[in-house]
Amino acid sequence: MSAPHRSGLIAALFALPLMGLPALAHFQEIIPSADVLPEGGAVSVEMVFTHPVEGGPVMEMKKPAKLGVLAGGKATDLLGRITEKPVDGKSAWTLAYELKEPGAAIFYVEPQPYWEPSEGKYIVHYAKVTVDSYASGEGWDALVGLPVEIQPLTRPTGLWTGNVFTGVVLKGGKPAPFAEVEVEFINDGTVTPPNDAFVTQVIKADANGTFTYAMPRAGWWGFAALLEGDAPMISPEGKEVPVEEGALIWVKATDMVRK
Ligand SMILES: [Cu+2]
Repeated sequence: MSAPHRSGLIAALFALPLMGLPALAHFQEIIPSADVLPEGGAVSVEMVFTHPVEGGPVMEMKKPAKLGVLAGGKATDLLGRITEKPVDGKSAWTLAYELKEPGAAIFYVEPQPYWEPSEGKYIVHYAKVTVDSYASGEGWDALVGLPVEIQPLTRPTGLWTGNVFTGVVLKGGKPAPFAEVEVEFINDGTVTPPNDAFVTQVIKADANGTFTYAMPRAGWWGFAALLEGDAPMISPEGKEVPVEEGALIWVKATDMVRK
């Protein structure tokens, strides 16, 4: 067997076990105890790196690189205030915070890069979620200024089930045309997707970086715009590997309930 054939065979052998695995979509969750606090006050924010529709497996989340809240035009560092709270034996984090003023509080997290050997890349999911204090409806369109970020065109709080959510994928503050956006919801186990195609919904932004999705069910929905980082990183084996930069936003859909 000639060398090129042999290397092709070796590549195929290495690819086989990967092809057998379902393509699980990773999502950095940042989920508050409520999307709207009608009277302000206490909110807890849970951070887990997982596969939301499948309910796991949970992945190790090291102490984040950055964590903060943007409210009233001011960003506050919250990294020193989080507590480790493992989920399924994997490291995850929780934050308790008090919202004293009316207006949107946008919580954001920059996790440490996660090495995914099955995909041969690092993953960094910049994730954010908005809590509307005193149901003010104000301030929700402020940008955190993350390297990749979804700019909501729909107010991300107080949404009904069935509403569409529209956002713009930004990279370096500029729209990212035709960016791929993966969509999942946090499944409490009551929904069984008929097959793998239903687990992650996939949409693409248009030429202006804008995407839209109608949420068919109550609960927390995550939108993950996936972009390739400009600079490679070095894998644990010392190889240059790509970095998946995700821009995530979480929004809650609430059912209309008859009085
Ligand atoms: Cu994973």
